[in-house]
Amino acid sequence: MSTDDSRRHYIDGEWTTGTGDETFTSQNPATGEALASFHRGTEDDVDRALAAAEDAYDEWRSLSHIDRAEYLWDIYHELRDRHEELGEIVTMECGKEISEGLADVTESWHMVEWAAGNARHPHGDVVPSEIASKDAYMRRKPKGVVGCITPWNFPVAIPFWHLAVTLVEGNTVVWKPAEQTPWCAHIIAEMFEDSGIPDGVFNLVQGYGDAGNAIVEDDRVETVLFTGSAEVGHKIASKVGGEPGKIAACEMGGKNAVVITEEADLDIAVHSAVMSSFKTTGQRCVSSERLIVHEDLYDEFKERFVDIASDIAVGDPLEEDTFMGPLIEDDQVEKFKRYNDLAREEGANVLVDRADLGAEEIPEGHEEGHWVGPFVYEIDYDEDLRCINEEVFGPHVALLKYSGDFDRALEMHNSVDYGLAGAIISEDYRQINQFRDEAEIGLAYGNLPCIGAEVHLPFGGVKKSGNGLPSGREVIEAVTERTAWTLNNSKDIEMAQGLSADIITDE
Ligand code: UN1
Repeated sequence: MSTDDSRRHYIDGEWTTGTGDETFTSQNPATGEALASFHRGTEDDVDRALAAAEDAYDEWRSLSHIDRAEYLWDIYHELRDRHEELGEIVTMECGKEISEGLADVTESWHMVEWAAGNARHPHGDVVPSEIASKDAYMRRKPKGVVGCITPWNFPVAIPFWHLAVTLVEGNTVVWKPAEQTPWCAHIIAEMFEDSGIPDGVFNLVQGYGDAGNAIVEDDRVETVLFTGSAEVGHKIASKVGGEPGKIAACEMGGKNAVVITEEADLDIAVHSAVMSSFKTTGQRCVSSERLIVHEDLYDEFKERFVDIASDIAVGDPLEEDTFMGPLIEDDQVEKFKRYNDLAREEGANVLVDRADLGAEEIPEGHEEGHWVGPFVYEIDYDEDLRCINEEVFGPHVALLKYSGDFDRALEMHNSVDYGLAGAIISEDYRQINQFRDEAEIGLAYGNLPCIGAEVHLPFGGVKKSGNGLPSGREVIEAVTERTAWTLNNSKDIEMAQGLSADIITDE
C-alpha cells in the first residue's frame, strides 16, 4: 500500500498526513490480511493537535452544554445508521465475533446518549449555608485540553466512554487510539467531521506509544484518560502523579474471578463462567481467569465446564455460529502459551488444552489468523502462584477448589493485586450480600457473568486495576473541576463557623 492511500490524522478540522514518513497497517486477526494503511503520528503531530485543541477551547467552552450536545446527537444518529457497517469493521479489525462487534457500537451510542442527554440534567447541588443570606452551590467547569488513549478491545465503545462526556462538558480533545484498531478510529473521526463540530475541538492522531506518550507528557494536557494495560497505565499514572493539578484517570486490567458457592444453581454457574471466561476470547479487562468453586459441587461443575470448553465454537468471527474469534495478535498468542506453560510448571492439572488448534478447527482461508482455543486447568491453591495472580488476557482459566465457609472463598477472591470485576453464584442472600460488601472490586455481579456492564453505571476498579474514572458515567469527575460557589445576598458580611467579621483597629 503506498503512502498516498494511507489514511490520515484529523487535526484542527483537516485530514492531514502529519509530519512523519512512516505508515502502519491494521490487520485482520482472523486472517492476517492487511485491512488499511495509516500515517503514523509523531510528537510534532501531537504538538499540532494540542495547539489546535488549546486554540479551540475558549469558544467551545463558551457554548451551552445543550449546544455542545447537539453535535453529539448527530454522531448518535450516525452510529445507529452505520451500526452494521461499523460492527463488521470492529469484528474485522479486532477479531471479536459479530454479535460482540455490533454490541460494541451499541454500547458507544448508549454512552453518547447518556452524555448528550445529561446536558439537560441538573449539574451539581444547591447546598445550604450556615448564613441565611448566603446561597451556596456546586458548579462544574471543564478542565481544558483532555488527552484520550484507548485500547483495541472495545475500539468504538471505549473511545466514546472518553470522548462523549468530555466534549459535552466543554473540554477539547486529542485522541490516540490503539494501533491495532485505527480503522475504527478513522470512522469515528469521520463522524465528528460530519457533525460539523468546530475545528480543533476533536483531534485524532493515529499511531503508537510514542504519540501517546507525547500527549501524556505535554503541559497543555490537564487530564489524561487512559484505558488499557496495567503496565502502561501505571507508567502514565506515575508520570502524571508528579505534576500538580494534572490528573491521570486510568482504567486497567484484572485477574477477575467467579465464585461458585455450595449454594449455587449449577446451570447459572456454568453459564456465567463460560460467558465470563470465553466471551471476547478472554480479552475483556473484565474477563474471568479464575473460577473459585466450593468442593461440594466442584466435580459436577468441573465436568460441565470442561465439556463446554472442549467444544466451544472457535471460528470465523463474521459467522453467527462462532463463540470465540482469534486473539488480537501474535504477541498475545505467545503470551497466552507462555502462561499456559507457567501454569504447568507451577503444578497445574490441565483439563482442556486447545492452545494449538488442529488444522480442521481453523476456518478455511483463515490459516494466518491468531487462533487459539480454551486452556483450562485445576491447581492446588497457593496464593503466590503466578498463574493465578497475573493477567493473561486470553482464554486461560484456573479452577480453584475451596472448602469450608464463604469467608475462605472471599479470601481467595481478594488475594490478587487487581480489583476490577467479579461475580458470585449463589442462592443464599447472605453470601450474596457479603460478596457485594467485601469483594475488593469495582464491578460486582450476583448470579451473572462478570462482564457486560451498562454505560450509566460507574465502570472501574480498585487496587491495581485503576481509579475507576475514565469510564462510563464517572468520567465526569475526571474531566470537570468542581467550584464551590457562595454568594452573599446581604450588604453585611457574615461568616460561617461563628468567625468574627468585625474589623478591629487600634484607633
Ligand atoms: C473491557 O472489559 O475492556 O462490561 C471493557 C463490559 C463491557 C466493557 C468491557 N461493557 O463487559
